[in-house]
Amino acid sequence: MVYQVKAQKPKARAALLLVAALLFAMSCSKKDNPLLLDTNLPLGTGAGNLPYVTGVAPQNGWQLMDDDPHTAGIQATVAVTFSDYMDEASVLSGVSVLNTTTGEAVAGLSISYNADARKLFVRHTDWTRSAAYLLVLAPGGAKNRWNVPLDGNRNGKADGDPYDNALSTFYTEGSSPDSCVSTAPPTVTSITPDTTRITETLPDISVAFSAAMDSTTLVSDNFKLLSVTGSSVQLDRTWFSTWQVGFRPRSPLRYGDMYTITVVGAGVRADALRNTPQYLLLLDGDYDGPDQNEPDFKSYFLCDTLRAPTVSVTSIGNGTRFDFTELMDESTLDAQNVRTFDAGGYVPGTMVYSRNAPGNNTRIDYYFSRPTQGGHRAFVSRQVTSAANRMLDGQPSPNGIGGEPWDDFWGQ
Ligand SMILES: [Ca+2]
Ligand SMILES: [Ca+2]
Ligand SMILES: [Ca+2]
Ligand SMILES: [Ca+2]
Repeated sequence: MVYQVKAQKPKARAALLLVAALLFAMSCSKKDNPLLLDTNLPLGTGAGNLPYVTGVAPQNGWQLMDDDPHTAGIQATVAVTFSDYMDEASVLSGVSVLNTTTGEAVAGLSISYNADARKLFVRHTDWTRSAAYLLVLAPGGAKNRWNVPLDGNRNGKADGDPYDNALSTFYTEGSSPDSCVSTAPPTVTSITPDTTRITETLPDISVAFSAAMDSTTLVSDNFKLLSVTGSSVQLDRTWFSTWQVGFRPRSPLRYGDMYTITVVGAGVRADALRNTPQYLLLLDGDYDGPDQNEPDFKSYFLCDTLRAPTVSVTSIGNGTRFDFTELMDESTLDAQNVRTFDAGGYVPGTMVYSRNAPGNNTRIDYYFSRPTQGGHRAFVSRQVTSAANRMLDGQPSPNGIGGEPWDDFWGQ
């Protein structure tokens, strides 16, 4: 602010100086008042935090309401709130609105940013009726005051344009939510069989998606079945719908083998509304929003008639009882692989093996060699195997596959 004081009379000059002093005092008291946020400091734990959009009004997919009924046409403002204090010039430069019903960019927007409220306002005094819109905030434009770009897809990483565009849709009277384009890429919502053991050698394999898919891309070229040995099994498509597809192996699977199902991200595509951003048609293979190097989606299962052993523990006098669901290879049940701990650490013990568990399976009565204190924790390594040579499935909710990295058993 510049004050022209030279040509003023002494009285007017004194008044102006008083105003200037008051303004200065007000700016000081604003900073000194602990109830007012200091907008010169970043929110969160550090300036490196990526800013993001915390809310849009109207919400994604909702109607933009006319706020001036006395004037013909639709006058309305879209308000965007940020998590952090943004650089005003950059925010204003990154805003665009697409009329996705016509495919045309909306011209004549009046855009403003309220720094203290961390809010962006996008106003038009004549929104077209019967149209759906896509608001786009580009991270290349929208940066916070510490030059950190917008995290539009909220995955905590800077993914750049267009992947980190913050997107929101709305529609005007005469249109509907169904006309709003998707603002997220498709994901796999379920796959069968999924990280489990099956006994069929010609299983039905089905994959379901979060969005309607282009059925011409739901073909066997984009779905790979590989055995653990690396050999590929041809899949034949048995059925498909808008959201799902089913396959069956052309040749029988082998018992004892693990199989990986891969959905080729570069192959399958969403069947989206016209004017949906193209990068949102590709599969989000790792569930962290769209990014440039999207991995293929992968899942696996085991084809086997033999069950992986699981174990449970109970307390006995001065010891712990381990009951396995299978007959075990006792040579693997050594003092390395079967242990008990208490508040003082490892509790050595004497192991007594028997086949008295239900189903004539292996039981170990583990008698402590020293007095114990507090509760016990029992441990069985995933390296232990059944007599049929299947590794332990020791995770809290066993999935039928033994020997996975999380299959060490820990019990109370
Ligand atoms: Ca109006
Ligand atoms: Ca991101
Ligand atoms: Ca991703
Ligand atoms: Ca497991």
